[in-house]
Amino acid sequence: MSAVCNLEGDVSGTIRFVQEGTDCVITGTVQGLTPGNHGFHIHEFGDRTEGCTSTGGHWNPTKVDHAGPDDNPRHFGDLGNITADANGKAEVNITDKLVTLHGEYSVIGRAVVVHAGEDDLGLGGFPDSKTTGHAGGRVACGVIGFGK
Ligand SMILES: [Cu+2]
Ligand SMILES: [Zn+2]
Repeated sequence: MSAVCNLEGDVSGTIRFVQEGTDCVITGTVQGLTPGNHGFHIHEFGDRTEGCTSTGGHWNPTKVDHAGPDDNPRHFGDLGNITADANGKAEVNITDKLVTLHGEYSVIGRAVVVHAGEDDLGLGGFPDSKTTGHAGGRVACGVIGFGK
C-alpha cells in the first residue's frame, strides 16, 4: 500500500508514503525552501480551493494538543520539521506509527503542508504553540493520493 503527494509552486517536491505493517515510511525531497527548519505536517483536508488555507488544521482525530513526532499524545499529523540545506533542499525520511494509509484514520485524501518557519513542537510558549507549533505561514501543500 502506498500513497504520494506532489507539492507544486515555488516550493516543490514529491513525498511518498509506504505502509509497512504498523510503520508508515515517508520519504521524499522538498526544494525551494529557505535554509533551516520548516514545520512539516499532515493537515485535515485535501482541499486546496483557497490554497493551503483550506487544508484546515493539523490532522487531529483524537483532539489533543499539538506536540512533536516523538510525543504522546500528539496530533496524528505532527511530523515535526524538515531541514533545508543552504541550497533550500530538504530530504524527508520519516518512519511514523500514527500516520497510516489504512482504516478510519487513513491520511489518504488529506494534505501535506510545509511551513515558512520552524515547528516548536508545542514547547515555544507562543499562543499558537499548542495548536500549530508556531510554524508560521504555509509555503507549500499537496493532497495525498493513492500511489501506484
Ligand atoms: Cu502545518
Ligand atoms: Zn499539530
